[in-house]
Formats: sequence, C-alpha cells, structure tokens
Amino acid sequence: MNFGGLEPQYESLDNAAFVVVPVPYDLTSTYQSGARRGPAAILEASGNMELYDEELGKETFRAGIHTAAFLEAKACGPEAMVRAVRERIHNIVALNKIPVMLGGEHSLSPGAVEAVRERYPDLTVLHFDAHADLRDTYQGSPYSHACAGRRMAELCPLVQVGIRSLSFEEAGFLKQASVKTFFAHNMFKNTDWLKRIGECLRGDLYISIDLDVLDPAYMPATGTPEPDGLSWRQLLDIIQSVTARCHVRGFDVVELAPIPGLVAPDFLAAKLIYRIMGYLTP
Ligand SMILES: [Mn+2]
Repeated sequence: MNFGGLEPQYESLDNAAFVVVPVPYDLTSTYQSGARRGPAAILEASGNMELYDEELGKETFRAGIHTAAFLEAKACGPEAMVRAVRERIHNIVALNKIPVMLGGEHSLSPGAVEAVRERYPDLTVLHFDAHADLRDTYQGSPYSHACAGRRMAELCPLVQVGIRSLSFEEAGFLKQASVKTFFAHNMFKNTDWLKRIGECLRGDLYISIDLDVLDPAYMPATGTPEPDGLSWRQLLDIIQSVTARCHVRGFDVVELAPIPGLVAPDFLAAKLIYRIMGYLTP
C-alpha cells in the first residue's frame, strides 16, 4: 500500500521528490484515541483519489512519491518515539527529499522539526491546530501531544493558526513567548488575514497540520474536536499562499482518528496531502 496507489516507476525512492513516512502512534492520547489508525486510512483513501489534480491542472505524482515503511510504535515511551521519528526524517532530508509524515499523534512532530532544522537552521514552523499545545509538561511528560507546540517553539520560531483551545497558563506563556498565534475567533474579522499570516513567514518552513484545525463539520475524525474551525478552502488558501513565498522543507498531517464507516475525513486528509505536494512541485 503506497500513497496514491502508484506504479513502481513513480514510487521508487531514487526518483521521488517526496517521502511519505507513516507513523501509527497514539499512546499519549487523552480523550479519544485512534490516531494510530490514521496513516493506514490515509494511504487507503489515497489509492482512490484521482491523480490528476483538477485545481492545479497537473499530475503531481509524476514528481515521484515514495512511501517508506511504517515506523512502528516503541513500547519504551514517547521520547523514544520522537527520537525514532527524528532519525527517520533526518535520513530523508539528507537525500534532499521532502519528508511527509502521517500521524499518529502530534507529539511526533517535534522529532521531525528537529531533523529538518539540523539541515535548515533558519527554519520556521507553521502550526495549524485547534489547540495551542503549549504546555511544558502534561500528565508528567514533556512529550505528550499537549506539549507539541511548546517543544517546536523551543526549536525555532512558531506561527500558530486556527487556535481555539488553550489553558490559562498557556495564554500567559503566549504573552511573553516568541510564538505568534492567530486565534480562530480573530482570524476572519479582517479581510487581510491571509496577508497578516504571510507577513510572519519567510525562508525555510516546516508545516505541521493537526487536522482538528478544520471545523468538525469538515473533519469529525479527530480525538479532540473543537467548534469554529477553518474550512477546507480557508486552509488551502493559507497553505497555497505560504508555499508561494517560502521554501517548504517538510510537512506533517497528524491526528486523523478514523471513524469506521465514514471515509470522508480519510479522503480529505489524503487529498490535502496530495494538494500540498502539488503546491510544492513545479
Ligand atoms: Mn489539536
């Protein structure tokens, strides 16, 4: 099972612009678990997509999309898992290919960011999420999904978009931290919101997408859904505008917790990934 259900010549590692890394891990989930089933659901849905992108007018797969082996869960805890992600992503970046991590839970993303930043030291992270994820520790662990934003912010400048859930302490942290947060309730009050997000971003970029940034009407299949999220089109508009002005060195799509019998969210995730790949290829 590879991303897109591609023929071997478009799937080989040597010729691939993108390397998809499925990481079926959700051991720190606190509300609804199930993100461990996300990567397989995305890959299966991707095999049923049209490979001609009707919006971009091209067949993105011709740039080459390799799907790596599943990175299986480590029983020795989330820190070892983050390290395993870092190693795997490091090897992909070293080949000058764009890593695309499929979560799994968000606690994995700092490992990918760390690996990409080693190669691109001026990296900025664009973080889409309903949740700020800025806790220093959660349930005794600094590697919880609830701390993913904080860990990424320790590595490089962080720009958060779509946020609509955080604790009092996280709100306090934002007042003094070098994190730029676009709250969902504020984002669309001004017509220049797209421009304002773009102004925070330049150069090398990593994009981390927690799918719960989307409104649950579009994306019900997440462990911690929140109302008042972005639409499919709003999310794409932001990503398209930043990919036009930044060098995207890697991205992840995390926290899909598939709902049995409801494939629309799986399909959305697959098409989102393919569309982003399309933005990143000439
Ligand atoms: Mn979230």
